[in-house]
Amino acid sequence: MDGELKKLAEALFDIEALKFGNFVTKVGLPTPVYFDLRVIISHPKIMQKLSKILWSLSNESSEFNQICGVPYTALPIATIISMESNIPMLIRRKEAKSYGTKKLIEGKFKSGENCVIIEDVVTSGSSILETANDLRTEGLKVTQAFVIIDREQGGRSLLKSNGIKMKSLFTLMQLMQLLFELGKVSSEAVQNVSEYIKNCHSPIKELQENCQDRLKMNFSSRAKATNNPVASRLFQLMDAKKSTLCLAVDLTKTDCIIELAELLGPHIVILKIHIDIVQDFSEEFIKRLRDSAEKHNFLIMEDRKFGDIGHTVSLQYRKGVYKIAEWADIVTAHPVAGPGTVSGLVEGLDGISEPRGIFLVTEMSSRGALTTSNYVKSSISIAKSSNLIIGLVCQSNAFNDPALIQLTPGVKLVEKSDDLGQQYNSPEFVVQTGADIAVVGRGITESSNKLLTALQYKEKLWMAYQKRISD
Ligand code: 5BU
Repeated sequence: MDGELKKLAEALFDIEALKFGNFVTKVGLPTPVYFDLRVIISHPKIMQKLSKILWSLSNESSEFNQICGVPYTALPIATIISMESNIPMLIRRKEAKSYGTKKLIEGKFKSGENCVIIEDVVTSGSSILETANDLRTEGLKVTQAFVIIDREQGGRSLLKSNGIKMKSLFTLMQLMQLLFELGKVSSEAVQNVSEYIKNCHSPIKELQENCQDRLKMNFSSRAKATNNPVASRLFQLMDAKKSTLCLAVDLTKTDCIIELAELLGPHIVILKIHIDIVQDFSEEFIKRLRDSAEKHNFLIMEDRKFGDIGHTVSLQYRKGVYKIAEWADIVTAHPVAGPGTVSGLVEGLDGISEPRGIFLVTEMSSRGALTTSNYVKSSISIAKSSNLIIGLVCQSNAFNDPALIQLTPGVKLVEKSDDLGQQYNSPEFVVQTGADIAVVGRGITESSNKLLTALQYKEKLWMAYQKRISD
């Protein structure tokens, strides 16, 4: 069996049923591996072989009275198995016919018969579960499902808790291992997939289930969904300026920061700085920056990433040399210390009358970041705890609330990474995976024509947003 599986893995790779790179799943999650097993219908010999190996997962054919393939990819496979084993087949309609019999299940069967489900790729397990529910409604027994690839993202346990034992030919990692042994993929690809599985396990999947609304809404309707004035202004700015660009100005001289603010201010919605890298800080600089923000209509974000206990955070926000609370429209904070950090920021605003907002750093862009799915999940509940929080800094579509804004750093047109762990995605990719605002730093600040480059990012991001809301 092992040798056969290896040959099968190789054949599937060669016909490009497996692809590696940056893809987006149905629910808008990034994935480094994508399966398109539909291509097997163009390779009958492979399809036949695959069906035979898949059917060898059954202990004895007499244990099943019926076979049901989940449309579409698994249908021809189920058909071949049905022919070879001489066990009749059922087809589950996606919707009941509106005329005639209104049947959900096509084919002849008796109540109490045992039906096995055939599926190509399992992620959450929900497709198999829906099929099983319809079969069970008709009185059939469903206790097993045979699948080609288990993506190891919670499907097995979901099915188990619903009384279905899933048997797979390959788990995603086993498949990667075989392909690595065959010299088809690099050890880095294996590592990427392994990290992906760790980070994308079912908790994050559960969060994704209903994440379509936010992505489909336009900014002007979302402006009405929030009651934080900074968020509402941001939505309106994005709409009016047709820009979702946040410029990260990681420069150390105040004149250079102001120069960029003046040049690019009309085309951005946020100018983001790290005040602690500025070498010639003065109150005069803050005044010039605020004047520029007013003139060109953008918000100022201090990417301070507060992360201490509330009391300390409150002092860091309000006091010290920088007095951040007095001038930054928006700040960032890590939720690692719990909700006390947010309470500290609220306290730091005592006596400040201008509106303020916080972005919670939920998921970081750097390689090996410890912000895994459970952390993301807990951060989202903290985000909902205060009106001061206007959004999340994250890399994937992890929340549905249209009032919250997804800010995504790690965006560049060409490079995929820097030498110190930063990882980049394209503007189109980040918008597809949920970014409302994209943070671009060196992609613009190191360009020889900063204005032209900024306009390119702005245009690409805006087009991707329009595509997202209209698709
Ligand atoms: P870059 O030059 O486009 O790589 O700059 C990205 C900016 O976004 C930089 O200021 C970082 O501090 C910031 N950043 C990030 O890159 N990744 C993260 O996960 C978070 C912030 Br949070």
